[in-house]
Amino acid sequence: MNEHGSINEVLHSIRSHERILVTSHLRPDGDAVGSMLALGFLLRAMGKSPQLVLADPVPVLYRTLPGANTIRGCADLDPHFDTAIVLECDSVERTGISALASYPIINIDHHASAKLFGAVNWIDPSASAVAEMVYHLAIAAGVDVTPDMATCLYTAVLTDTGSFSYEAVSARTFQLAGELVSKGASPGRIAERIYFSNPESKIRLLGSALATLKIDNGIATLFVTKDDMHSAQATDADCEGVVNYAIGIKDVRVAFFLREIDGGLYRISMRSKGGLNVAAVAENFGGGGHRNARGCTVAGPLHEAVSTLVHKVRPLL
Ligand SMILES: [Mn+2]
Repeated sequence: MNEHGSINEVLHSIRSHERILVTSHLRPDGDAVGSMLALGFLLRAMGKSPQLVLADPVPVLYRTLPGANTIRGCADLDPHFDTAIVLECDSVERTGISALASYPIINIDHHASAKLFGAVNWIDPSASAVAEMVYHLAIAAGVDVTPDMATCLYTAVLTDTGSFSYEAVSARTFQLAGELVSKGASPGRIAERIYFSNPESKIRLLGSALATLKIDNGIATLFVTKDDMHSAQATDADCEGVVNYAIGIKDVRVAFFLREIDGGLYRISMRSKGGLNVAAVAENFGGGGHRNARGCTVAGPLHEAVSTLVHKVRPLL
């Protein structure tokens, strides 16, 4: 796909519409929220009136980002818009916003699993985060990247690359980070917000997850039950990153974190290291994400969910 042709198509489409809805996926992460906010600033600088909508709430971690209070839920969606920009989703369904189905979509994604479901599709799997694409869009549009935009984009890149630790991280990623810092993003203040402002509930939940750790021939598993969630007074967001403690163990090559949800199901977060590709495993269960950071849902009970996952992964080791 011609990347530059596509960025021009996106710009052309933005210029020919006035009321633009901007959204991203369910259970939004730092890249989804940061990139939406930066794109909101960019569209306003282009004289547009964007509305920023997410089906799920903005995680607490990202609520202090510049402009975060302008993101609305589906209930407050204004149906008078001309087009919707969908960030890093593989389908309209992934947005959780059913109203989008009848509108022309501008699809911007950086995942290798991206699908061409939009009227305009700009896909760049070499981008470390969708934020990198939004940054290039700003440059191509001739819009000044303000300190607020730089803060949102830096937060997105930082979180989407596992703090610059995934294999997709390249010299380009650091060049981008450097440009964002020179445009006003503060690495110290952003790190304080992302890594040193955990709610107590998150650390208590982490404690109960770590107490369940099992390691078998390079595969680590951790889980939390609904009861664990309840006694830690934990939220969805508190589950974020738990799996990283398991993949951080020497000689562990694949880690699964299972979280009990409704309907006898378990939500799975998986991580791999050492060049192992867990993408195919997650796709088996309808998941999405990165080559080495994936998510999906598997049926319980717990021991069956674990053995289903181990069976899929064992042949890859
Ligand atoms: Mn992303």
